[in-house]
Amino acid sequence: MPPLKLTLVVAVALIDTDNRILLAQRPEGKQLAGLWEFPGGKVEPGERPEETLIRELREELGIAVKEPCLAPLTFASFAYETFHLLMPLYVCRRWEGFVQPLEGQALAWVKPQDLRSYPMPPADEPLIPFLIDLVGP
Ligand code: 9L3
Ligand code: MG
Repeated sequence: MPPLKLTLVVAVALIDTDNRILLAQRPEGKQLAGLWEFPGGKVEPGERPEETLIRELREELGIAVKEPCLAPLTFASFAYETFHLLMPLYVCRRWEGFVQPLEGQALAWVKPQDLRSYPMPPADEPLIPFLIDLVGP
């Protein structure tokens, strides 16, 4: 088998003042459509991962995040059929503006203990226990 190309994607757990975590549903037409994920996206050439997240959060959710408000928590490492995904997960409790579904995606604020009821991409699922450890159930 040829080696799988390593793809770097960054994701974030936005946590509100009630300790709920934001999930976004992947839109129709995209790969993994309908599954609920931690928001984020591919790191583009020349970007630092933190810059990617700040850009994605502005484009997809209309919020402004400052780099010091992004704290690394853990990462996902998952072999898809055609590439290997490496995905750092940041947590963020502080942002400016209101979260809006700017790309028509459904959004849900979810208690950590309820994250398991949302069908997720396989890469995202193993991240749940880290969030329960961090914020409690
Ligand atoms: N992905 C998985 N979980 C996530 C994110 C943000 C992304 N929480 C996967 C889905 C795609 C790839 O990473 O296979 C690139 O994401 P996108 O650019 O299609 O959103
Ligand atoms: Mg994205």
